[in-house]
Amino acid sequence: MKIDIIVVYVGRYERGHEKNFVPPITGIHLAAITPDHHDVRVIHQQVQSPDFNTDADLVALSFFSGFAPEAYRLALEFRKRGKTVIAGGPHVTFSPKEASRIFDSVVLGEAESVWPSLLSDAEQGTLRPKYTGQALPLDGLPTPRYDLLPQSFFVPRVIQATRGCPFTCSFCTVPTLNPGFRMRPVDSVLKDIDYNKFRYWWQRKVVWFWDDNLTANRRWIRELLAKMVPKKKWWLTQASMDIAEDPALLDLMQKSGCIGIFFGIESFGDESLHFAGKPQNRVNEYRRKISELHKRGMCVMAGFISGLDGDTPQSIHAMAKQLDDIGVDVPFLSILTPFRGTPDYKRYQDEGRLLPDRGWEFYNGYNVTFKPRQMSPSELLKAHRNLWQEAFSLRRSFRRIVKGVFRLRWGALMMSIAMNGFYSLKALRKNQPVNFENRTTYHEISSLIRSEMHPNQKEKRIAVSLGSGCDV
Ligand code: B12
Ligand code: SF4
Repeated sequence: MKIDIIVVYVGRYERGHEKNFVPPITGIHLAAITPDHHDVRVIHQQVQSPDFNTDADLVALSFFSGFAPEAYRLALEFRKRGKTVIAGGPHVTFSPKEASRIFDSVVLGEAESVWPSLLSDAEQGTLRPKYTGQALPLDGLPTPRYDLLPQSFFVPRVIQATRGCPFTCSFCTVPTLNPGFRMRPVDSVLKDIDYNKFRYWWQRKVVWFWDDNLTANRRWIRELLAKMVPKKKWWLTQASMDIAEDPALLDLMQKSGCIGIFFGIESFGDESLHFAGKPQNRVNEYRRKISELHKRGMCVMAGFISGLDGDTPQSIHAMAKQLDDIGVDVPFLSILTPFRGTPDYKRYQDEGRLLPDRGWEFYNGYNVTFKPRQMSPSELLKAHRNLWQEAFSLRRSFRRIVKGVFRLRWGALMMSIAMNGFYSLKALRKNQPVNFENRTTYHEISSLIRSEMHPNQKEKRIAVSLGSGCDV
């Protein structure tokens, strides 16, 4: 069978984005677990256009919630042309009823346990409308099909070494999407690290772990890092701040070539951290913990969320300075988004705070989809855009880079320059995130599935909150 796997994408900036930096791993992973007798192609919409007149027998779409309207648009086009179209991923997993209206078949959860049988059913014309994957141990997962990536990706070696996370933040789907904390055997991860057929030296040098919390199991991570030392790679990942209390681990991270760690810091407000379900983050410890990484030359990237229940426009504005004061090298700034499958979605639905006029395209981390507690939706949007503009002003980005010259190792400094450079160039050109309120592209599709979006929301309470100061 000929299979097109399409990893759906919609740009989040008004005037384009550097889409060639790092690829998603999902498509090339699905291709790797596809039985050999199938002929598989992977299309990354961020750099390639899907071909509606493809000769594929099966089209498989993967997407996040914010890309759902685009995925539905593509699916309807393919189905018009008689193609069998299936889908999976985080949005489909938590919206099976809605997705089933659009696709021939949907896969909920992890694909490994059902993918071969789904493909064989499709071959035999007995495709079922729904497959539910089990979260299996990660032994035996193959190396992603890096050979199917377009050459243009700057850092093509993306690896998933573990699944899951021991924490339970209220805005995150990971604990339900990838239950437990599972690790691949170290030697299997090393095979991905040893893949060497990339064209340029930096593509062979850099390893980007797309994990949620790579360091959660200390025994396992020590074994992996010890074996990475002789490979002389530069690597990056996401981890929780507790690593800063483990100097032996930090030393090993440095020795094995760690150039960057992403922390979900999220907020400087105790009340907001409480609402985010992040008691493990302590505001008065941020600076000290970050400095532990700086002592070892690692770049600290950190995520911050605007719109948590303790936030006000003033507290959001203050973050631009606060994140510089604690020493963050590269900030990632998003707006709280209550995704289905999270405790936040349930709470906001129960409290009647999900905005009924926001299609899934708004669920991209840069738009407002709910009624914040201490401001109106438009005040939150404005506060976030102002924060974004201020945090990536030339002055602040330049200062972060200069500080990096004194505290970061070479690869880490390159990362800081590249990322601060990207974002500050955008800020300079006023290339802000897309505000979907001004776009009608997906309105038709959104209205098609509107009744499925928040079916149990307490409509009456929305009416009350809209009547009391909310301006939508
Ligand atoms: C790596 C990652 C990123 C990377 C790469 C993004 C990318 N395009 O892949 C970066 C850092 C860029 C990123 C950004 C964002 N991300 Co992200 N990211 C992840 C992360 C940590 C891992 C995803 C991954 O690669 N897993 C490994 C692959 C192999 O697994 P997988 O994708 O889950 O696929 C498996 C199954 O889902 C299923 N499957 C998936 N697709 C399909 C398709 C078919 C046909 C089938 C059969 C099966 C199937 O089978 C696969 C194998 O089991 C997940 C968390 C998680 N654990 O899933 C969050 C996650 C996907 N991200 C999320 C979010 C919200 C974002 C942002 C919006 C954050 C923000 N505020 O800015 C942005 C959006 C980016 C954009 N361009 O718009 C959410 C999505 C929630 C949702 N319902 O949409 C997640 C789930 C985390 C969370 N907070 O809950 N992200
Ligand atoms: S620490 Fe990160 S991955 Fe883990 S639950 Fe919280 S947000 Fe999700």
